[in-house]
Parts: sequence; structure tokens; C-alpha cells
Amino acid sequence: MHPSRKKVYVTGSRDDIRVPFAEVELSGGEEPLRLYDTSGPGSDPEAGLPELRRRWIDERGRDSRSNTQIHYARKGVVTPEMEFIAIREGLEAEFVRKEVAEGRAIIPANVNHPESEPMIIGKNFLTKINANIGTSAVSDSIADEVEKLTWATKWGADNVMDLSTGKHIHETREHIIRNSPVPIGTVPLYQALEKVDGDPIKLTWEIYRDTIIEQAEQGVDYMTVHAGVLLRYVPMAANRVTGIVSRGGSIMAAWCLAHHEESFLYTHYRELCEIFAKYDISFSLGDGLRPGSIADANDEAQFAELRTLGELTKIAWEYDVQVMVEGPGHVPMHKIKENVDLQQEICEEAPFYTLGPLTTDVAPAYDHITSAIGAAMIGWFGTAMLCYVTPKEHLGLPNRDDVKEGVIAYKIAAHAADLAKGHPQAQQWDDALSKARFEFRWEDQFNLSLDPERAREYHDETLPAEPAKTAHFCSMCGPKFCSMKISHELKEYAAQGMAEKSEEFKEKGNKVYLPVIG
Ligand code: IRN
Ligand code: FE2
Repeated sequence: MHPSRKKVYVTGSRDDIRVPFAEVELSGGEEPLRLYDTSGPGSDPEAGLPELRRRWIDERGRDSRSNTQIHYARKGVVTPEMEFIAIREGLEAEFVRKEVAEGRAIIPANVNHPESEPMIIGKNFLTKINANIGTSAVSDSIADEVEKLTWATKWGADNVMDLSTGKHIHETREHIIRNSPVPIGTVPLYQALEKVDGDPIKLTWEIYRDTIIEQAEQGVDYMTVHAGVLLRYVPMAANRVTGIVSRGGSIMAAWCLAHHEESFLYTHYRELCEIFAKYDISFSLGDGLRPGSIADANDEAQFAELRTLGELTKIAWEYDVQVMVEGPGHVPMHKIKENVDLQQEICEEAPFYTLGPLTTDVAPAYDHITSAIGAAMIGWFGTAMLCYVTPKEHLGLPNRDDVKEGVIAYKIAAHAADLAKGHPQAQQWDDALSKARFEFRWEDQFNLSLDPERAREYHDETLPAEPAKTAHFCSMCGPKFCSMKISHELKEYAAQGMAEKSEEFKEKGNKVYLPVIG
């Protein structure tokens, strides 16, 4: 939580439904503004977070077949999680239930992650963003990863994926989940691969299944499963410029080719559904054949896999399991819309979750920008969650600063999409900031911004003194050139009578911009 904001809670129909918001105090007689808040109650990393959902989970008891939110939604039950989300998003609880029942939205909420604050992923809700963190063989401090989690949620990450490889995977994940107020996702295939010393050919269904159960017990809320990479699709990627760029996709392609057998993720998919139903783990159907370059966008391999993901979506629904579908990747702007339209049609409106997409390949070190452009567009067209890309994409493991840059870039993309989609909460936030800017309420402008700290720092670089916080200009144009100040004068002209003022204006020599004196 930023120091300039105050955490407030709105209570629902029972007093253990307490929904957090970040309240921004405003000056100039304006009502305080409440913003969606992902930062969580704050934790002591050793003790972990309080178990917010414990009572709700226990009250429902454990069904031997299905304990999922979609299971309850289809029975007509509004769970406390759904009510929590309704308050969070400013919508009716019944609407939340219906969207979940019909598979248009998911609430990732493993029964073993009671610390999480319920959130929803669906095109009729605020666009969400996912941040990836994780250790690798060359960088593996657990403390750093928990710190990155807290850092990512502070800046607004709605979900975090732990993509750790290397040593201490289990322990790292345990610390992350116990300290996470947001749902945690993983790609279990990465850990399964560690168990066979990194040799994909040695993978088996049994090793994979045991890894799933291990992670399910810990409380992982959603798992990427690359079950759409079928043996017959692998040759389709052979003539691509960048082949297979998905880590999970390349592992499964290697397995299929080496054994000349259909993927065990596909052949054992129904068993996976049974496991996911018990814990309420949501599928994130992996796009193992997503394009990894502009040249490969929207090709045969990509869309063949998408059709299989559509088939798998419907099977998950048979088991009352929640499901979202992953998407690209690298896609030029004119080919973006087709991706959403096809996915929505083939997967019958199951939520789409895309990685960017990057709209050009020529800017390594700036791929948070190349991809935020694509993310804003794809979000506007109906993608429910955007997986962030950091400036280090294609170059190295992101550090703390990169995580922040990635999250902020994606908050911008998601919010721009929400504005274009006409979300009332989104518009309200913009209007509050615009008004503060026009009225030279500098403190309000900083505090309302996505990154209050940097906004203030940039302003203070040239005008650090306290009086500048109420001044009717900033150092960009100086006191005499400020367009906003001139607009205020125009308003005065209008009030005093245009004709009279226009005479005065002409007498002064028809100048809008007066030279700075001194
Ligand atoms: C999201 C959409 N498409 C891919 N992603 C994310 O990319 C996925 O959820 C995971 O966090 C990351 C790496 O996936 P691969 O490379 O194993 O497919
Ligand atoms: Fe890439």
C-alpha cells in the first residue's frame, strides 16, 4: 500500500466478508476515491497471512467429487467468494454467479489456499494482470521471491505465477503461497522435469500426476497444462522462423517425438479434471504452440492447437472444473483481433489469458512496451487477463525494478482496455485524476496515479519546494505558458462576457503565450 493511501474495508452480508479498497483522500472538497486493491493485509513472511477464507471453505465441507466455484454456481449457490468479488467489482453477486456458472469467468481459489482474497477473471469484469516470478538455476533466493511477490501485488498484480526451476522449488512455492493474498499459478511440468534431471524423454504420467498432487496440496490456484500440443501438430512448427518458444510446449513436443506417442497430458486429461475438481484448481490451458515471432503469428500450428484447447475446455466443464485458455505471444496489430474472436468462438467464451502480445520484435529491452500495446488492444477486444512482459524478456531474469516496470505497463494496458470497454469504475478514476490535474491539486494528482512515487519524484526534480504543490504550473512549460492556466482564464472570459474580454485580448496583441520574464 502506498503511504498516501489508506486501506478501508467494505463489509458484506456477513461480517467475515470484508473487501479491501485503497482509499485516496482528496482536497478541494472532493469525495475520497476508492480503488481496487491487490496489496493484501501485509504479512510477516515467517508466519504467513491470516486464513481469510478458512470458515467459508470449512462450512461448505468437502465433497468427494467437486468443490469448485463453478460447481456451486451451477447449483445456484452464491458463495462468500462470489459476494466478495461482487463488492470488489461493484456488481451484483447474482451476476458473478451466472458468469461463473456459464464458464465465462473463473475464480481461481484452491481450497488449500485460504489466505487468498477472492478475484475473478472474465471479460465482463475488470481486466486482470498476471506477473511471473520465480527462481532459476542461476538465481535462487527464497527471500527474494517472497519479496518480489509482495512487490508485484503492491503495484497491482492480480495474480502471480511462480515459475521457479532449479533448487528448492517446493520450499519456495510454500513460502510464496503462505504469503500470497492473490491466487498463485504454476506450470507443474517444470517441476516434473526437475524430477527427471531435466530430460523430457524420461517424463511419465505418474511423475507428472504426483507433481500435480504435491502442488494441489500446497494450494496452487491455477495450473498451466500444455495438453493441446498433440503429436500430429509438432511437424507444423518445423518451418517456422522461431519454432516452438513455449517452455512447456517444447518439453511436450520433445516427449511426443521421442516416444512417437500421443501426449500423456492429453490422454490422461480426464484424470487431471478429477483431481482439479477436488481441490478447485483452475485450468490454464497452455499455448505450447504460440507464435514466438511476428512472422509466425496466426499460423496453422497455433490455430490447430487452439481447436484442441476448445475441446479440452468443454471436457473440463463436464467435470465442473474452471478453465481459462492461454494465448500469444508475438502478433502484429492487424492480426490481434482474429485471435480473440477465434478463441471466444472455439472455446465458447471461456476466459482468454494472453502473453502480451508483442506487436514487434525489434525492441529487446523495451518489450514491456512492445507488448503493452498488444495487451491493451487484445484486452479491449475481450481478453480477460494479460500476462505481463518485463523489459528483460528475451534477455534475462527480471529483477525488482523490471517486475515493477512490467506491472505498471500492464496496469496501463488493462486500464486502457477497461475504459474502452466502458467500465464505470475505470472512467471514475480517470475523471478524478483529470480534474485534479486541471485544478492544480498536485498532491491529489500524485496520489491518484498508478505510480504515486515516481509522479511526485519527477515533479520534484525541478520544483521541489512546497509552494510548487499548489502552483498553477509545472516546470514543463513554466508559469507563463501553461495551457491549463490559459484554459482557466478562458473560463473566466466566458463568465465575464466574451465580447468585452476579446477586446482586451486584442489590445494585448493577440498573444496566447506570453514570453517568460526574467
Ligand atoms: C500466458 C499466456 N500464454 C503463455 N502464458 C504464460 O507464459 C504462462 O501462463 C506461463 O506463465 C508462461 C510460460 O509458459 P510456457 O513458456 O511454458 O508456455
Ligand atoms: Fe518471445
